Amino acid sequence: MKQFLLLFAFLFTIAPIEAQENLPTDYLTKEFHKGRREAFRNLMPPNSVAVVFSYPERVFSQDINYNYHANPDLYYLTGYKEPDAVLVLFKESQTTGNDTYNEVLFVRERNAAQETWTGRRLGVEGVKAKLGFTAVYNGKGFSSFAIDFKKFSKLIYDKIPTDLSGNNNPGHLHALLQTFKAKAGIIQEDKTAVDLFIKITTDLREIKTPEEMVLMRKTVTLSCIAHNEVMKAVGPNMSENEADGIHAYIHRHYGAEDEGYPPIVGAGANGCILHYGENNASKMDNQLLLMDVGSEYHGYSADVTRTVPANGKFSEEQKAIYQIVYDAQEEVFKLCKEGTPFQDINKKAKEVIANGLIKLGIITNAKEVSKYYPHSCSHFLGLDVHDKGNYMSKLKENMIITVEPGIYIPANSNCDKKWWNIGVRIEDDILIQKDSFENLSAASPRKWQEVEALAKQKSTFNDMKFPKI
Ligand SMILES: [Mn+2]
Repeated sequence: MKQFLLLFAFLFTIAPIEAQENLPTDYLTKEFHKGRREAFRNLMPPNSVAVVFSYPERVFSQDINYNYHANPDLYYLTGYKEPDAVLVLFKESQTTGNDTYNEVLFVRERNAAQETWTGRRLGVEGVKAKLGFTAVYNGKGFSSFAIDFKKFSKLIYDKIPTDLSGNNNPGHLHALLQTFKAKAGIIQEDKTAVDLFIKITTDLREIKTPEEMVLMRKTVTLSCIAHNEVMKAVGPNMSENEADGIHAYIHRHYGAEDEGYPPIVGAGANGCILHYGENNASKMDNQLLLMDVGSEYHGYSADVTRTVPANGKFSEEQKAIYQIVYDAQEEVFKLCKEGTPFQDINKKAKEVIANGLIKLGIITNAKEVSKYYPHSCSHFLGLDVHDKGNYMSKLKENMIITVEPGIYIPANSNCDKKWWNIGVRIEDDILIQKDSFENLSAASPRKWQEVEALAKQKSTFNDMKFPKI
């Protein structure tokens, strides 16, 4: 059979794969990405050049890779989502012979045989047409590209990965990186080059443009719908894994390609593990279910956490802890506006939680609060779930941050055991405005009364019947 197939391959040339049909129509436009490159260029020092590589592919099993996830910075600047690419961005226009250009993109070469196995590639012509670049070449052309990196006053690049295999295919990321290091004479990564790259991308990405806001609203809204459906569907006999699957199904229903991070779906003791990811308890009993799950839509991540009693009704202890976390959110929201120092948010959340835990007799001194609330309250949100942003400065209009206080009391904690295995986090995605804020995830209820009311409703998923195995 194998010999037959080989013969077949010799006799016929493999037809090139045609462009994909029925794609979503709301991707970021080439004008958006071009605008981001211009904004990046404006922040570059005179006579500098920036070099941005794709992320590597990673092995899932033997010869199978994980679904590829683009480097968010490269995606932001180009819209290109494939591996084995490098963008070279110049502050000033360059001239080689008759060509003048201020940016060059090297991409993965088209290959009909490969594309029948691992999927379509945009290739040089596709990138010109869809992403609006004029200087585009196959990756293998990078080594012969006439560029003297040493003539520039400043090189700008991100951390260089050091764990890539020695794939010497000239278009492979490993070869592109080796070529860059050789051309630029890099023996050791230059910290000032990396710091400048991070500074520029942070300054740009922490402020969301109107085009990004459309996608952020979509990803957060559809994640809220998923949370609400799980609140309705969940019961003491449901597994964590199934609750996770309902989120994923609803994300896909609305066109989200992925989750922005590994979903955290943990009941009781599992909810007290901050980044619990096994999601493998076969039932939840009468415990609290903590769900920290957000979709990724066209690259943009939501980050929403809701905590719901699996049986639909909070116990007195669960309710008391839940109310403190809710109150902490409410107090932090009052600070969510332009001009608030980012660190004030963390201080406020800590203060409210400490006071609440002291009142319940769970701690006696505010200093003990980090035993039960060990993380900070907020992070930036966008292309990365923990997005780039200046954590030591003040909030600005059109930033998006999370507000996610929590209390986690594992078994054997030094308090009355009636509090053990209660883990609560409530997390919302907040758009900072001049004098106030907008809660982008307001579509999913937070008040305990509203959570209980929603949990009483029936879900479509309750009626789904599958064969027993
Ligand atoms: Mn978060």
